[in-house]
Amino acid sequence: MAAVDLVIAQRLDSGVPLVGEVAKYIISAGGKRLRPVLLLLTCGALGYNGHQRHNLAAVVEFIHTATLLHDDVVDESTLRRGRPTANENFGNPASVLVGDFLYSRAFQMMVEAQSMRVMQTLADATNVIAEGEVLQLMNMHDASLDEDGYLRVIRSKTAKLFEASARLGAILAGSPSAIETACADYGQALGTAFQVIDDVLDYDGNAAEMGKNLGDDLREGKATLPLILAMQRGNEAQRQTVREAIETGSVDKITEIANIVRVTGALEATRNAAAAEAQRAIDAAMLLPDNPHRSALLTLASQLLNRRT
Ligand code: GRG
Repeated sequence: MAAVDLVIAQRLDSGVPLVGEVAKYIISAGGKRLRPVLLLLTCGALGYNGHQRHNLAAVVEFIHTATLLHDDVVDESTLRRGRPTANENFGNPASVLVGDFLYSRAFQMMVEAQSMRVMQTLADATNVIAEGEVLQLMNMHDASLDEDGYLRVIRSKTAKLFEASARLGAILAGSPSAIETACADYGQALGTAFQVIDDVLDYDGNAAEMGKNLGDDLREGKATLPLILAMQRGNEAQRQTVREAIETGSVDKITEIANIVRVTGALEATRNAAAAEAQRAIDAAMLLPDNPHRSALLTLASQLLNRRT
């Protein structure tokens, strides 16, 4: 991970001062670097030790960071990683454009791997992520969104980059297609569980710990799994309260809604859905060779459910 951080620092170079300023502002803010971890662990589990693993780990972090810069503009978010978002600090235009810089720098770097499979994986993943965000936009304020519709969005906007990161490890290692598929399945399931917990934390988290504002999902009229399950399980009055909040994007009743999500058992059911995805990740990882890197992948899947940030 130190080697990855070095590549990240080196490849942020630009002759345009604002690029470095905004990019460093977000990159040095202490993200978890989960996607690079995933890529390095799959490489390790499959026996690849070449230097491209550090380059591609930096690539997935750059793509992730580009999506955060764009997402915070789209969502009008003001707080990320415990401090003002880049859009809050530097304005929307600088955030969008530096996101574009990081995204295109990632493409310059991935070419260096000289592998069409690597290029294909990352080109497909970024396209699906963007599509997922558009789908989410279309679903805003739609209280009739069901579990399948929700899953479709989160598999695209979040799980796809996890899936690509794990798949890249197998591609770099030259693994057989069954192993590559197991890695991709692991990444997809882990990424899905990760986003489901992210959505739980919006109703059950601690803003100081999370480093972002709670209730943001409701403000945007996002029908996430806790709300979908609360509407299924609640009585007519509870259902009406949640439905109205999604349709209007009002956070006036956020405390009442957080309570409905809890008392209907929707929060627990959502955590159970995340646990099922984490188990799917574990089952997929069991197809990899038994070694300390695989153990770390298994631990990551089981610990993810306890995430608070
Ligand atoms: C630039 C390819 C491209 C697309 C733009 C806006 C957009 C399209 C995509 C946004 C996708 C997105 C932000 C999904 C949410 C994923 C998520 C839960 C991010 C938070 O990840 P963490 O917790 O962040 O790993 P840290 O801060 O730890 O790095």
